[in-house]
Amino acid sequence: MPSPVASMELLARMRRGDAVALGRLISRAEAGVEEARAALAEVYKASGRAHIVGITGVPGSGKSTLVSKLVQQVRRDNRRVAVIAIDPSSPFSGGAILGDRIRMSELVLDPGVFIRSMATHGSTGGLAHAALAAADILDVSGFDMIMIETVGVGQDEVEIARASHTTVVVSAPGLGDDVQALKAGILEIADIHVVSKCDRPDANRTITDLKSMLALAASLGEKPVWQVPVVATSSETGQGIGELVATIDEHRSVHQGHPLGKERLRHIAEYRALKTAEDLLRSRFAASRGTRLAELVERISRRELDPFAAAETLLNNAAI
Ligand SMILES: Nc1nc2c(ncn2[C@@H]2O[C@H](COP(=O)(O)OP(=O)(O)OP(=O)(O)O)[C@@H](O)[C@H]2O)c(=O)[nH]1
Ligand SMILES: [Mg+2]
Repeated sequence: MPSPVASMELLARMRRGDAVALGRLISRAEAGVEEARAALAEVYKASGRAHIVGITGVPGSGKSTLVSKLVQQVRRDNRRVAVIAIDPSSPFSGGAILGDRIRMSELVLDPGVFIRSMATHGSTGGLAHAALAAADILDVSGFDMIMIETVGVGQDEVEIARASHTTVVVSAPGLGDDVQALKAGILEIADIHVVSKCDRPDANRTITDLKSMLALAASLGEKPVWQVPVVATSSETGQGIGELVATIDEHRSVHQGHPLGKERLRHIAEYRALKTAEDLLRSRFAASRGTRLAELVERISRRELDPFAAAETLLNNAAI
């Protein structure tokens, strides 16, 4: 069998515009391949130009459909745009991935567009690490805007959206009476709120509820640099899509000219360092805890040993 191409070589090819090399490097980042680490370190240092946009919201709120419309809109001004869709379904069932792919398929022939699904399960290097490393790679490869679509339900997915320069939270009519974002705990992470499916007659109610919720929250604090807007969109009629892209761009330019923008970048850097450390710790622990675990389990279940003392022993013996 021929030896695999070194990741550094893939990086060099990618920089010359090779789309196959780009895809392969992302796969290595996703799998947490040790050999790729030096290439990814180089990628990170060369990145920082692209606009990373997190798009989150409860399941079925219309995120994927919206993202495909946004991609078309961004392409109109000739910007290159990539999408990383974090898919919560098992890679084996594949239903949601397939559905998203079909919706996106009209875009995949355009070399200025890159679309990739990542499954929540089976990511050994840590999901957040994989998604954000993929964003770095796409950034260095020359994509101007990178959208990361996550379902705002799990902690990891919410955090990934939060690690973006601009976070968009999508709500939709017809998914229950409550303000969904509030219920899911993602109301306050939004830089921009979207109410999607505004072609539906019940959309006004969702918009009003969301606006009054935001007005209430705003009345409690001091006047912010960025007032979180609510943009109403419809992927059916195209309403609000242009406005949303303009608002996403505006959010970036307001932050780039303000100390808050720098602070946000520091927050993202801190999140990435801590999250990666956590992932490393977990995988090193998983690799080294093995031998004594069975014996300790036996003693805990006989109540000769308490779980805390067992944990201390495991940690002391692990090579972390
Ligand atoms: N009427 C109407 N329906 C829409 C619109 N956008 C999406 N939908 C429908 O809403 C459903 C969910 O859309 P998706 O784009 O898959 O939503 P999602 O948030 O990506 O869903 P998950 O990835 O499963 O969380 C689909 O049946 C879409 O056809 C819209 O603008 N108007
Ligand atoms: Mg989706």
